[in-house]
Amino acid sequence: MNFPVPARLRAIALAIGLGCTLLTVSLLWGAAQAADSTPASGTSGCAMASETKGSPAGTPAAEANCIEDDMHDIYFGANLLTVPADTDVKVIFHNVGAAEHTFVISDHNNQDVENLDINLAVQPGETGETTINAPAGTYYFWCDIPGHEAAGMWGILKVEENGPITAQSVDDPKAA
Ligand SMILES: [Cu+2]
Repeated sequence: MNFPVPARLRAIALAIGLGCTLLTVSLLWGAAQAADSTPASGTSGCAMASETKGSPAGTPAAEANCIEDDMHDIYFGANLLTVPADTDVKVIFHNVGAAEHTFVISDHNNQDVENLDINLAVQPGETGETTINAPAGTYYFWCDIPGHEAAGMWGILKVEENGPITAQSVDDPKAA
């Protein structure tokens, strides 16, 4: 006597077999992903907007003397930066806008502090960096592309003795 296996049973067996294969593959895939997974952000260790680097005591973060900021159309992602005085701090700008932007710290609006003579231009979609090393004081920075400063593309850099390294977005950097 021949007992033919109903088509439905064969389909179920096939589905179970396929399911096991998929499960195995997905488990292996998951393990592989977990093995090389890295945090999506903050890997640079630089201070970014809404994030403060440095110990609670206010000493600079020795392992990451850097700040990351974004240039938008038409404002700086972080418009209030603080760095320690007389210390090299790398500042990295990502231009995420559609227009060219600049990061300028000149004698413009800076009457009582040293002219740092910084002028970094960053093309759309690109990243640029410069290094700040300044005596203590409050500095004005801005984008010198015509019209951008008037549209609000400026900020304040506070250089403080043994100060922290921070990048913040605030309503009024001059009042901070
Ligand atoms: Cu600009």
